[in-house]
Amino acid sequence: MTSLKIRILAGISAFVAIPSAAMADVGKPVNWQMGMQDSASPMQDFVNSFHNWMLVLITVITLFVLALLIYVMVRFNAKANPVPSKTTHNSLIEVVWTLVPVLILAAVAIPSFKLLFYQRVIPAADMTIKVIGNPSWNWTYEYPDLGVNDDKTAKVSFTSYLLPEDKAKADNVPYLLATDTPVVVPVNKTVKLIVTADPEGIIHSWAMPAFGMQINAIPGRLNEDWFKANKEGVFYGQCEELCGKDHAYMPIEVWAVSEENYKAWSDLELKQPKPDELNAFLKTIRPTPAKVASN
Ligand SMILES: [Cu+2]
Repeated sequence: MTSLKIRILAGISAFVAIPSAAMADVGKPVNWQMGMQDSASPMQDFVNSFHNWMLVLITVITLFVLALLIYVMVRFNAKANPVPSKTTHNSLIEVVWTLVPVLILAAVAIPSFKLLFYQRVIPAADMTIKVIGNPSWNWTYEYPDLGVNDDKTAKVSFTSYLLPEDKAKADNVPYLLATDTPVVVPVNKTVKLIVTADPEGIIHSWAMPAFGMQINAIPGRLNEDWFKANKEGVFYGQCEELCGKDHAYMPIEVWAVSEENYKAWSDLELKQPKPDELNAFLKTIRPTPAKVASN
C-alpha cells in the first residue's frame, strides 16, 4: 500500500474512533489525524461513543433524504409524470413526518444529556488539584491534599512553563505541548480540578483532549471539573481560550503514573527539591505512552 493510502485509511479509522497502529501514540495529536485523540479516560470514551452514534444517525438521515430527492427527480419530473396529482393532504404522512423528527431528537437528546450530566456532576474525588491560569501565560498547580503551610498555601505548588524549542528537540518531546514541569497524577484515581485565573488576569481554558475535558479559568471565579485517567501515559493539552499574545505558548502536560510512582513523586515534592534533582527523578518515572493500567 502506498503511504497515502495508509494515511487515508488511518484517517478514516480515526474518524470512527477505531484504535489503529497509527493512533497508538495516546496523549497528543498526530499528523493526518481526522478524528479525536485516543481516549485515556471514561469521559472521553463516552464522548467518542456519542460522537460515533451521531455519525451513524446523521449518515442514515443524509442517505434517506438523498434517496427521496433522487426518487422525486426521476419519478415526478415533467417528462415522466406529465399530469401531476392534485393531492394536497395525507394524514398518515403528516403524522409520520411529525413523529419521526421527534424520535430523532429524543435519540440525540437522551445520550447528550447523559454525557452532560456525566461531565458536570463531579463525583467523589480521590484528590484535588487547584489550577491557576496566570496573566503571564503559564499555569500554576497546587496540591492542597499533600499538606498546607501555616499561611494556608499548599506545600506542593509549582508553575509549569513551555519547554523551549531546543530543549524539546533535545528531549524528543513535542515543542508547544511539552512543559518544563509536568502535572503528576495517579492512574485510575478521580481527580477533581478547581480552576481559576489570577484576579487581575485574563480568561484561560484548561483542556485535555485525551480526558474529554475542557474548563475555563476565569479571574476571581472558581470552576470545577474532574477526570480519571485510566491509562498510564503522558498527555498533552493547551489553553483553549484565545487569551492574548502568548496563547499558543502555555501548554499543559499531565503524567498519569502508578500509585507507587505518584507517592514517590509527592514525597520528593514535599522536600522542595532543586530543579535538577526533580528533573532527574522525573526521568525515572516518566510513563511510556499509553501503557494500559494493570489495576
Ligand atoms: Cu490562555
